[in-house]
Amino acid sequence: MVRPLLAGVSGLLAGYAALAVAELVAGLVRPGAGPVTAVGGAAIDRTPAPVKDWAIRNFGENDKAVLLWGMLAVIALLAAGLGLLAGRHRRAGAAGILLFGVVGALAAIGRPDSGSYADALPSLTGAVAGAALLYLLSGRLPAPPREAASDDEAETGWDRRRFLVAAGAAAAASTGAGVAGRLLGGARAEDAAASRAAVVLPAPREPAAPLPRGAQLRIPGISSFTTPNRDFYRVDTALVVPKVDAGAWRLRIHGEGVRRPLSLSFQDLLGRELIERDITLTCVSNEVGGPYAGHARWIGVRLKELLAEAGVRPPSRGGPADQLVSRSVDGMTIGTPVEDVMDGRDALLAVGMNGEPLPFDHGFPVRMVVPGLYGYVSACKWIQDIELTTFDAYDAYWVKRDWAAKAPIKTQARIDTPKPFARPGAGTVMVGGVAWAQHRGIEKVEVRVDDGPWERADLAPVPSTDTWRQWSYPWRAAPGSHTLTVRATDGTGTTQTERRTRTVPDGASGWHSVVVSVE
Ligand SMILES: Nc1nc2c(c(=O)[nH]1)N[C@H]1C(S)=C(S)[C@@H](COP(=O)(O)O)O[C@H]1N2
Ligand SMILES: [Mo]
Repeated sequence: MVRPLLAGVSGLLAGYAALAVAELVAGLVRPGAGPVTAVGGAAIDRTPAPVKDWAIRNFGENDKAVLLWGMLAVIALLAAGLGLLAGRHRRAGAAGILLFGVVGALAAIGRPDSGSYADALPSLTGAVAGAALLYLLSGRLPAPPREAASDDEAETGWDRRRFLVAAGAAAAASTGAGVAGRLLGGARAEDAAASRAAVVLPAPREPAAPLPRGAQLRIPGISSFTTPNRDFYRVDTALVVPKVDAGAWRLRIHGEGVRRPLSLSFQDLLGRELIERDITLTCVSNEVGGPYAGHARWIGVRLKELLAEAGVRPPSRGGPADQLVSRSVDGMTIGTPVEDVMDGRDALLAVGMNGEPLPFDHGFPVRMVVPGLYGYVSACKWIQDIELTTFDAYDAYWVKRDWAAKAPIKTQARIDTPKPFARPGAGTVMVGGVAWAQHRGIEKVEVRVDDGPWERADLAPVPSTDTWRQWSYPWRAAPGSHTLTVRATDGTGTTQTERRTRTVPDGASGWHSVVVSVE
């Protein structure tokens, strides 16, 4: 009994040592090159669209934490298994760890943000350390039962002390290595944090006007018109949020039809004419009634101006490139129609969000924001490269994964209050929420109670067509169970379709409804 148990523990210790040494080396090489981050990132990239959608639905913004803990659990099981194997075949167990090291190394050098083969080092050195430890520990296990049966324990020569000393020393050294790796990686993050703390956003040449009076309805439970940064939804593939040092950051603009390629520093951007705009962002993975929309006041540079300076012409004026591909420091690629970013809408390279530099989670130092397009086709965070090309020549990250190449935001209306299954008292109940059809604007919102007629909701004022719009409807609620349904009509006069579709490939459609029981 004792031997398999100790063999399993040896495996766990070896796995722990492998990860810890890998963490240390990753701290030296590149924090993102650690095996867990690399394999997790590779797994995210290979997740089929329906599974990704399911994960977002069920785990929401905790999807990455769930993936990490799941991976650690799997690694622990595999490590314990290899420990048991090593209890029978020392070499095979150790070889198993080396094999996983190779998997980690391949994942690391295959990452889009991997710059060199050095990214294989964390996994490889970690695996060598783990394999050596497993080999050593499995040589110090008590003898197998068939031998122990004939002799007594003392004569089998199991030196409990020797095993415990080796195991304890390995655990302590691993912890030290892991902590040191974290500190090394953390030092880089501190440079980035210091560079963010040092940013002073210049006053925009065109500040946004104050929100119109009444843009924010005073109805309990309705979304805040402006979403505070800390509450802003976050959707991205980054297992570890990129921490970019603004001082070292550059943006390149190049590609087809670019007559004067540009390379800009963060200071270059801050030195240009900045404008401030209210723009509501929406994720294509947002279900009808879902939470993945948020509103912020952005400060940034007009993208059109930079492109014009680079000599880019939109297709309608004879330009050869119809797709603008933005690349982030973590290798994300996002494709946006060149026509859209040059048609006069406020497509921005944003540096500020609600009056402060972009939070790291939302793309510091610079991200794109384009009114009217879902985030995955416009809102590249941690951007570092803009390439002009064509939709024929290149498929961006999500397009390779079954999502549409072009995705204007669909008109949606959401009931924020009452919540589903609420139990309001009979009498006047304030129904309220938000509706959005960015860049087309919201012209009308209607509410229907059960199968009754559509009734017009009151619309709050908005700063522009690029934001969501709050609405309210005073409902004379009678006791019983009722279904409230809402639908919106955009600025072109088109009412959103009733037809429910899934989020893949270009965004969910359909009317939002909630069931409440009036007491
Ligand atoms: N680098 C990078 N940028 C990205 C993404 C990403 O995964 N990586 N996700 C996009 C998607 S799908 C959306 S909806 C928006 C979300 O922006 P937010 O997290 O600031 O709300 O960012 C976009 N920009
Ligand atoms: Mo998204």
